[in-house]
Amino acid sequence: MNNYVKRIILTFLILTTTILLVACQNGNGENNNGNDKYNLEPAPGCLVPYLDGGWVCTWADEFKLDQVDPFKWNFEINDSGGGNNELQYYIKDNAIVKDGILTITGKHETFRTRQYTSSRITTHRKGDFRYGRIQIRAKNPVGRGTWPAIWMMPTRSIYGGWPRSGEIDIMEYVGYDPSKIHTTIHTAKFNHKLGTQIGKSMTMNSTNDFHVYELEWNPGELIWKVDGKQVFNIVYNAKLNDDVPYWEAHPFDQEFYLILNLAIGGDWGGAKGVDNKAFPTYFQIDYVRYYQRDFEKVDKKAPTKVEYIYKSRLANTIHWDKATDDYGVSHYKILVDGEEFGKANLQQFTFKNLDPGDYMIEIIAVDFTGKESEISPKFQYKQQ
Ligand SMILES: [Ca+2]
Ligand SMILES: [Ca+2]
Repeated sequence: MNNYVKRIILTFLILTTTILLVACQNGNGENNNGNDKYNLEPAPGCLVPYLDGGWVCTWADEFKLDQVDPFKWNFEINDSGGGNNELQYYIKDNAIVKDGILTITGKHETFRTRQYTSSRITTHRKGDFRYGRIQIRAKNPVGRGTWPAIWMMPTRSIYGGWPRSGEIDIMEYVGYDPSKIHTTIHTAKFNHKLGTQIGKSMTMNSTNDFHVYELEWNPGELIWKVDGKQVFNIVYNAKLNDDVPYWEAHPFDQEFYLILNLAIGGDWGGAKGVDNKAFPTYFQIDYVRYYQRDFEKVDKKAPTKVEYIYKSRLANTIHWDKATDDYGVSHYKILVDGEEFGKANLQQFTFKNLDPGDYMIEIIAVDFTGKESEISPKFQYKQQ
């Protein structure tokens, strides 16, 4: 082979490789939305690695070590009262792992500034979750003045400080009202400071035995389950909430981390005082398991098309009816005069950086495998 032919072949090979690489990158770029992952592998040690429906356990703590796993949990050590005038000093010593169980002990003892000690641990930046199912098997403590919680806070708070970036309470309990548990969300529009928080209280005995508390979290939807049975759900409704940007009503499209704590006293837990004879008292957790859906394995159909688009009460904003899909809509593409203009996680979009004037808007729904709906009917839109 002469040098000229070699050079042509080499040039051809380099070109082909470059085209292939670019094509692969484009494919990944379109399929990957946020932290969604594909071809999921179960987390090491998760005792139930798969659930029906394509769910894979990608983060878990079965509490098999002889200490709180420092690769999974952070301790929050403080006497700051959790923003609720709670009475405990959170320290490390009160969280013990033994025989497969994490026990957080509330104690009546003097420690520096406080008369009670307890522990509070979080998965912040060690387990950050967006969509999926999180299951926690736990047993509540007994005693007036106890206030244990299994809850989630935003990893990055991109919509602002509490409650603007949201809070999800998977399970709360106050010891003076031991026949109930509570599930709640707090957002800018719906929070307890305004008296508008959304939640549900359920009658059940949560202190006699362990129960599985679960949050199933899909785009625009939160479902709470106890022992596998749905007890409550919240669906974001773009039509009802078009007086605010979607994140003020439902900021649950970002990563959240898990918090386990046992508060003593405080505005709610201490509303009927604290019974010092109740201590020590124990909040026990058998496991935490987080499941993500392996969409590539189960999702077969593209979303239905968006049929109706509306002008919102908010300036320069539209909303639309939710598309449906066999396994869920990841996001929507917004087209302006036939060109892709932006992306929305929920069914609302505010046009910024668009000159005043008339435009033709169309929307495409995209599922978690990147399959796209047909294009919606055209919507005539005027930017102010
Ligand atoms: Ca366990
Ligand atoms: Ca689908």
